[in-house]
Amino acid sequence: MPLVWSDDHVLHAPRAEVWVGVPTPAVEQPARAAAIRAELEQAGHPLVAAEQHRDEALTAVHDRALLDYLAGAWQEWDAAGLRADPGQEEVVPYFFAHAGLLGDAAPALPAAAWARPGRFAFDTMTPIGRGTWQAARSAADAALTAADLVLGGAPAAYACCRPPGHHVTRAAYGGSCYLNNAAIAAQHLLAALGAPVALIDVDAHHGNGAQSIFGATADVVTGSVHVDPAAGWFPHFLGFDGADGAHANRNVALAPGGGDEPWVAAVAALARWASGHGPRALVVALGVDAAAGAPESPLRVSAAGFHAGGRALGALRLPTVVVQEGGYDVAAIGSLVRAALDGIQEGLAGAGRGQEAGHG
Ligand code: SP5
Ligand code: ZN
Repeated sequence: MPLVWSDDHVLHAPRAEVWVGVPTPAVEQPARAAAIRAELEQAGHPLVAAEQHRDEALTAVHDRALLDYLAGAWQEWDAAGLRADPGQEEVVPYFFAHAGLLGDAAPALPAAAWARPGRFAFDTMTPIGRGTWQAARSAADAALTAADLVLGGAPAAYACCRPPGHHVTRAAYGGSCYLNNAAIAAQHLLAALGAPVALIDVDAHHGNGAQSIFGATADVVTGSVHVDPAAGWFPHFLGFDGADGAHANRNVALAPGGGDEPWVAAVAALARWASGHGPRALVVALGVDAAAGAPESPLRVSAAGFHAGGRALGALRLPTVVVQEGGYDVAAIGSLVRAALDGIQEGLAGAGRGQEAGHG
């Protein structure tokens, strides 16, 4: 399947993510995408350049205020002299437009460059550097280009998006994400094909962004399998087992340490559930941070697990856009993505019909 790519991802190379007030080395690095590309090119997936799309594809999913802020955040930080004093190279919030602070008041856009990120960011782990906006924009363009390929008749297309996107809501960014690439692709498919579109998120963390963006309607049916936030995992405040009150949403929150069997079964269950809504297309938010070797992943899924999960998704036999999300074990990330894509292709081709997880 085509591998949609932009060189601009390298423009985002965050230095530090601030965790519990302590700057720690940022893990969402350019080497991740390079490793994926190397593995997929070797496997014969043809490279396709991401094409720039109009702003309307972004404003269909995100508030204009968020987009305007992200586009200018680094320049205003730089102009305010914050790189010299206090010596912070990247845009990092310190004060947040918390719902409990504001009550019914509409959040203002603060005057100070050091206050403005707290209007839009929900964590301190998602820094904005000089090239972050251009990279984030290129990742959204990659997802849109993959959607265009599928709309043009390709059975499936993979967008090697960096930075990732699935934690971003309509108006707030975080979780190493700036634009919700998968949601943008789903909205693009929805506009072209009509409702519903299915979006299934298999990243190790809850796909809170799509749930929030599409939660009020059944136009995009959203499912996510991830480690249980109640066991102490990001995004902590939502993603618990069940539906979080959203209209056409289902979350499967797994206990840490389960390995392939419960994870593959959950992916297959989400696929069957989404299929029941009669979707016209599928977006897969493919994080591979559920892998056994991933730093900080507790789910311990193997390459065989990603392959089997991919097969269950491919077995829906829908036009399929695959969007890269997390995955931080650079030594393994390429082979894990390759395994998932192989599985999706086999499912789409009907190889081994009747043996998909949950049917065999
Ligand atoms: C796209 C994606 O996979 N985002 C994941 C964001 C989750 N970040 C988790 C933060 C947990 C912090 N653990 C300490 C890290 C010290 N560097
Ligand atoms: Zn993740």
